Amino acid sequence: MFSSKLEEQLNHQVSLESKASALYLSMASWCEKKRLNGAASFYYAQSDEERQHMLKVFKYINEMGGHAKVPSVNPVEAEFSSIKEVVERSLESEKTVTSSVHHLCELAREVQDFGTLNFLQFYVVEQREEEVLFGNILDRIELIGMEGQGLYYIDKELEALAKQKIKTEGLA
Ligand code: OFO
Repeated sequence: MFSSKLEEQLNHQVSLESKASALYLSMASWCEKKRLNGAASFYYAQSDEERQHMLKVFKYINEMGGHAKVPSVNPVEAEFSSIKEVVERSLESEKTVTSSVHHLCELAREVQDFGTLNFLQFYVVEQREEEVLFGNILDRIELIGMEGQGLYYIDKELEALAKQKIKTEGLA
């Protein structure tokens, strides 16, 4: 029997993944407007990946006999002061998603739904990787700096990360 509490929290997870996808899309647009094309590619890929995460939970809810609900679209920030702020906000968003995933795991354990607990392991691993990824990008920004050619090199680093992500995640 699929717990209704778990179904509700999984639907909440759908809304968080969807919000992350929208936020990264908005960041891609901001980067593109600033002519940071490498960073824009990275955030477009990141947005696609979050949509895939959203769909995976969405389909799982229905597969389990629950009802997956399409989250309402709330506006996301469109303006940022710098690429550093964009990355800081990304890390913040990932941390919010991570706490929700951990809360879901606790709930699945509480109701003894070990299948869902197993399903959630993908998200546990994914969130750890994404927090490390954004933490590393922030370290690179600190190291390279944003003055002079710094921004150019940061953009190149993000372009390389985008190519890697598109390849490993099978994104278009
Ligand atoms: Fe969905 O992986 Fe981040 O948020």
